[in-house]
Amino acid sequence: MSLPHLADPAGRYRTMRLIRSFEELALEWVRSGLVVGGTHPYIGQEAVAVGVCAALDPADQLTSTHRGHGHVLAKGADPGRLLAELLGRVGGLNGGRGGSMHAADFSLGILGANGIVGAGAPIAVGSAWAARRRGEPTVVASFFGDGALNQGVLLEALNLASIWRAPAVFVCENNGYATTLPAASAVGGSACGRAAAFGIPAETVDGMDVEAVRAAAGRAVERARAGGGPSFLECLTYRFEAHHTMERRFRLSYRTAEEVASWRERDPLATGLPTGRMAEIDREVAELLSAAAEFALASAEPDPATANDHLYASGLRPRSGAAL
Ligand SMILES: Cc1ncc(C[n+]2csc(CCOP(=O)(O)OP(=O)(O)O)c2C)c(N)n1
Repeated sequence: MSLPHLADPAGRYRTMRLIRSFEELALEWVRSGLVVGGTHPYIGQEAVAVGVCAALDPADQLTSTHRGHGHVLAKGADPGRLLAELLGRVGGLNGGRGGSMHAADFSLGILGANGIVGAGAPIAVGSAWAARRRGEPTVVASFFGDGALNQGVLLEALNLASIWRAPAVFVCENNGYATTLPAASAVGGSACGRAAAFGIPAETVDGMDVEAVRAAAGRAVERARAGGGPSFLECLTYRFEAHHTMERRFRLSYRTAEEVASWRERDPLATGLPTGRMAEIDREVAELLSAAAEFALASAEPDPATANDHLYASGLRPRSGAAL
């Protein structure tokens, strides 16, 4: 059974709108100082998270990136708890300990956003392999950017996924830049070529079109579920905002205004749903988000006495005599 909230075009639009509005609110909260440390906005890339998650079942899993809010919300995380996580409050998805870049919800198969570029891929392969060994039908989607294509750990993960026939779907969100470095000047060969080298089927898809992403992801998930092993999707997309909310301070100019404007014209939220229906959904999302914000703002700051909690997995104890 696919994720119920992404089962039809209206649900996919609603979730993209939720991600967009969530990100706009997060930007506001960063600028007003409510969120400390900034965030990496996902605005512009919504069709990738939603398209891929629309091909997943509730029990399937994902690993995410430093730009993770979209993936986490698309899989079904509670927006109020994610906002509380950004604020570092106890009501957060992870009790306020993970923050924007390390939000996780294992109950929904969200194995974690990740501040280390490329680091989600081996986690995804390990989890996919474990599921296969246990005879479970779980598929794991692993999101990463074009910047991760040159990380050794990603290549190792592709190799292991291939030889183990792990039910993993590698999703490269090629937004054209790793921070300010254009992919064109950093990626030797091609994204799909990385996968082909390990015998993994790969395809490039329009990452601004949620239905195209969903169709391609559907083929990959079906293949993984049927025991056919991993697949690789390169989704061509664009981030409309800065790499990070601190970027504007540095007055970086690595993209022309024309380039940003031309991608904005291909906004993934222009789905073709009737305008009235979209307006109705927009109102629903605005209400949902305002309740989410209220929940997050009302959530308490953690007690400083608990600062050392959650440092170790429960049940793990240092060997007697070993220094911590
Ligand atoms: C291993 C590692 N190297 C460098 C960084 C610093 N860093 C954070 S985001 C980023 C760019 C990542 O680009 P990409 O993978 O294309 O993702 P995007 O930001 O475009 O979504 C870099 C270099 C990091 N977090 N981890």
